[in-house]
Amino acid sequence: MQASDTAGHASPAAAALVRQERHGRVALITLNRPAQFNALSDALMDALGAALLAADADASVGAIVITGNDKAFAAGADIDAMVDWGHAEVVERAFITRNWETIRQVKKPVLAAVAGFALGGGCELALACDIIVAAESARFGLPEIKLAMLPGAGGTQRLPRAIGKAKAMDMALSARLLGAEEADRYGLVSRVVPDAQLLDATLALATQISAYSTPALAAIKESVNRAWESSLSEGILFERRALYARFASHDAHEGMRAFLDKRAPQFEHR
Ligand code: CO8
Repeated sequence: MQASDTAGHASPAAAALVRQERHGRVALITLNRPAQFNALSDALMDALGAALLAADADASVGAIVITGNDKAFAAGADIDAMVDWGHAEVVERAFITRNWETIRQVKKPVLAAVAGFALGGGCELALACDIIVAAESARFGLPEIKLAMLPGAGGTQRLPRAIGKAKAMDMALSARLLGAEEADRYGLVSRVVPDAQLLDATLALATQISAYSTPALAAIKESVNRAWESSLSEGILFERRALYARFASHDAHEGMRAFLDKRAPQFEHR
């Protein structure tokens, strides 16, 4: 199935840049510019954003997986497109702001399944996901400095929050690449698996997650993200409100009742 089937406003040309499949309650989105190492053109990011919003709005989807191919998750912004842009042009087209901010609107868990290169914007795209599963071949880096650019799709902000200032500065200022094991050690990724198991392992994890209560997952995602963006006391307050709201839900009562009855819960995602 191509993105045009469900992606709403994606144009047919843009839709080919992402492929979409369903695996039960999991929406799988595959970045599809293999000849350019999945360089993230505006058209690709528009298609990705449309696919993400469509999956987020689909009540039969519980979790979303974004992946690339075995050589590259994505090799960053499309250098070919950017080379001739001037300041006025990037402002006018709201470069990055227009389509990358879409990712932040997604309430459902988004997992990145990363093999090969995740460079520049590709690393930043993975960082914008909620869970990163890395194949042993994965290579993460912010090589923008080699272009006299900067990691401008959240890299200078999310990477230090993820792995700390020392490692983030090292990566962004020297263009050093991290292998999967090192990325795991620093807390950049959630899990490392053999390449041959990447998609199956990520889909299995996403399937497990997608069976849980969708609004409870959204509350956890929102609360953890709040921890990045606020003081501890503000975050605790936010978390407490989110917890209290669970008592207004069907699923929390069903989950607790099922535990006491020693049976599997029947979540209705409400
Ligand atoms: N943009 C455009 N084309 C690319 C990109 C890219 N980022 N990466 C690879 N390609 C193209 C190459 O131009 C080449 O095309 P062609 O076959 O027509 O010559 C093809 O993909 C294959 O690439 P290579 O021949 O270079 O293959 P190698 O195996 O030798 O190397 C690498 C693979 C290591 C991935 C190498 O291509 C590379 O270093 N790519 C660029 C990585 C990079 O600098 N990324 C950062 C880009 S800047 C950025 O991301 C800014 C972030 C902030 C904005 C984010 C918005 C999206």
